[in-house]
Amino acid sequence: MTEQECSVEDREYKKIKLLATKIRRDVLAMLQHRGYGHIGGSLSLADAYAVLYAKHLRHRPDNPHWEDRDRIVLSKGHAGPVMYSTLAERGFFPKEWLFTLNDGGTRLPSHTDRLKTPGVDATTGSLGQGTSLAAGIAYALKKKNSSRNTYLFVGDGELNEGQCWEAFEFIAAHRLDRCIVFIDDNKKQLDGRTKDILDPFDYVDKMRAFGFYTQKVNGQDIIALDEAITRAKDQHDQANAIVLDTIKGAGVPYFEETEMNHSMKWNNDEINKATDEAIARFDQEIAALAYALEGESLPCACSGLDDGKSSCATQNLS
Ligand SMILES: Cc1ncc(C[n+]2csc(CCOP(=O)(O)OP(=O)(O)O)c2C)c(N)n1
Ligand SMILES: [Mg+2]
Repeated sequence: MTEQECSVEDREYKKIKLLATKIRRDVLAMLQHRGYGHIGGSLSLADAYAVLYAKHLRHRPDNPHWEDRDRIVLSKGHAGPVMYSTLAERGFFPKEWLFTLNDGGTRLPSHTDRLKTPGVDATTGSLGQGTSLAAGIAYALKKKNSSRNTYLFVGDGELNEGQCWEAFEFIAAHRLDRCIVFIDDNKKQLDGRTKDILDPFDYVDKMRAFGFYTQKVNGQDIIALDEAITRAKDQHDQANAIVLDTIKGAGVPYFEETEMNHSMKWNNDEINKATDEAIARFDQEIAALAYALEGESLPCACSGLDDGKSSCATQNLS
């Protein structure tokens, strides 16, 4: 495709796709290196993370505590690998750190920790607690008349924790419109299918009943994700919820098809072969996307994805 044939929108989506592919590749590489870890719920969020960091989230890798940043809370803190891969790709820290996951003394613990990792705003892992943290952060920002957004990611299994619903009541009642709650509805939790463990009924109905402006999107569709986040950012009457219809293990057939894919061990030929093949495929896709984007003229957005060092404040002022 020539420069003329590729619209600005196409290029933007290619850049997001490139980031999502790099995130998936890095998640696989770091978990295979570690030998075990939370694969399913990390892969289900790769696309949402790519859309946020490539386009919507205001952040500065060179200044992680920048007061004017948007906040992000990964309440399902066991999905640390998706956060770490994204942060490394954006240039918050060297990619070599990814291969220290869960080592003694690492900056990248299994579950996210704000005191250890640049770019992590909340310490999470005890399911449910991140929802209250996000509620407090969003409330404090509103009190300060800040126009910054707080993005919260919560798992479908995590919603078994009553604390989530208490926090949602607070977020909705205070009309924290700049709080955007993502429910990662990947239909599974640690030990089975969410529906079989405690049927949640319909998340959209529930969140609407709680008072949220609620959308539901295919959480693996970057265009749908982008449009939903844009709509959420543009409406200021209510708090926002986006239900992500996702697949646990998304993007790698072997992990999608493995029923118990919450946390896996790389201890046999089958899983290592599937991982090697997926990494090789992702590397090809990354090369093809990078080639299609060659000659990129939007400096900040592009360099942030390609060299991992950019301070992308200028690109994230929306
Ligand atoms: C309070 C608490 N109870 C139990 C756990 C153990 N645990 C870790 S992940 C998990 C399942 C989470 O399922 P879900 O929220 O659906 O996550 P995802 O499918 O996105 O990985 C459980 C029970 C925990 N971390 N915290
Ligand atoms: Mg789940």
